[in-house]
Amino acid sequence: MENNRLKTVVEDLEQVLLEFMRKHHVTHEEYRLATDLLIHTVKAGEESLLYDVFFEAQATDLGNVGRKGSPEAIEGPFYLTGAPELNAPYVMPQRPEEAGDLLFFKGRVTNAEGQPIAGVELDVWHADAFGLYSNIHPNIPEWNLRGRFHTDDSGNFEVRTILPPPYEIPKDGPTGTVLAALGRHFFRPAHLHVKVCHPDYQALTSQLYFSGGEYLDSDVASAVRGGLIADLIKHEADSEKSKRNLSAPYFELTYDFALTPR
Ligand code: MBD
Ligand code: FE
Repeated sequence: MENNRLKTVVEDLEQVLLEFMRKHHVTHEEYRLATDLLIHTVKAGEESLLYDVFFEAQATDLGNVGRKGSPEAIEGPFYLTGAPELNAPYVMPQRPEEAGDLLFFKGRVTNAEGQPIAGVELDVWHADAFGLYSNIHPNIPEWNLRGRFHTDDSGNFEVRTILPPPYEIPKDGPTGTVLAALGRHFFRPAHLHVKVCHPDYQALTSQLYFSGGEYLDSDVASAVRGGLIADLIKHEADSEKSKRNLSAPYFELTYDFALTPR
């Protein structure tokens, strides 16, 4: 960040907070509670979670103003670099009997003019059927449901995984304490996270929600946008419409990405 900008925004933030304290006659006890919240949040490892729930969607909205191509979405607190590179046909790393309904996530990556882009990397991460993320929550194999794969020569991609449920923010930590005090629920609608990268294009951080999903209208992180809701279609096992000949029902989520040149 440019030095002038840093001074400008930090001093403005200072003024806004001082004005806020005067407006509400903040007591010294309340001031201490605020510093304690920060300490507890860091101790619980929830500093990104707390900020992301309240503020990240605003930052992505501002970044999307005037943007060409697909909208950006919040990254959330659980992205990690270095997920395993998958080999085609792509299957997300998972346990032998990974719980959850079968999901095929597929689509196409193009430029703003709709021309397909080959060799685009998709870096996907999402919660398991219990709403937990590997490498974050305990007792899950490393890199479970985290993986990287590429679009083919026609810009298409498809990966097999499981359908995650709505995500519930931990209730027992500082973020949960704040949400409970505000009388809010703790849920985010079910979602897939994905970073879409190619050397000739601006990297895109997206997050896709499932059409018809619960909590789309009341995301605790206020991050759902129309352009991020993808079509979820259920196929019955061995039905006429099912071309995959699977013995269990399965879901397909389709979303096309448009990238912006660098
Ligand atoms: C998540 O999975 C998430 O995406 C956000 C924004 C906050 C908490 C958990
Ligand atoms: Fe998430």
